[in-house]
Amino acid sequence: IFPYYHIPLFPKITLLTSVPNNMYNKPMAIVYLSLGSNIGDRVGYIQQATSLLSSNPNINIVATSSFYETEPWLMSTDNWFVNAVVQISTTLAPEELLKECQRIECQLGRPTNRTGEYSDRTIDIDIIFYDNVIMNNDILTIPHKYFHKRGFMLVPMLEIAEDFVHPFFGKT
Ligand code: PH2
Ligand code: MG
Ligand code: MG
Repeated sequence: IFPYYHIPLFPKITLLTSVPNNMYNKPMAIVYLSLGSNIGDRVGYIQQATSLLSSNPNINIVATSSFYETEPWLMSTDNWFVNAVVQISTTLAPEELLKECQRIECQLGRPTNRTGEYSDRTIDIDIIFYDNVIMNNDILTIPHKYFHKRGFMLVPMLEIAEDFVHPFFGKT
């Protein structure tokens, strides 16, 4: 099943004409993204990533956390990170959103590294939550695999989503 699909099967004609802006377009999902940078102008990269996201007509920025300077987590590098979490609303499906994030990473000069090892990066954009979707395939795991273990994701997200309940662990 695709739980992010919420289109009524038999919408009433009368309703259709009275609903502004055609609600029978694609549904909007609420998504939390983690942004991280540990080389160059770290704050600048996170700001640029946010503004590139918002320049996509299918993405709206709802809230942005503070920026946090964080120690590299399970990564052997001397370069500390700047991390933030943004809440967006989007009509993009999870896979489309992932592609857009990767496009922006590429545009901001992140080399495509498929060794599996963490490496220094101008920008990393990860999907933490996509509505209450739980999925796990070759390209995408939602909720983010390590969200609950990573202070650099938990703390900024707490700032903008106090009451959020983890769809998997059921904790706020
Ligand atoms: N990202 C990683 C691995 N380690 N540590 C911090 N502090 N911030 C990150 O964004 C980060 C990390 C892999 O994506
Ligand atoms: Mg990451
Ligand atoms: Mg990533």
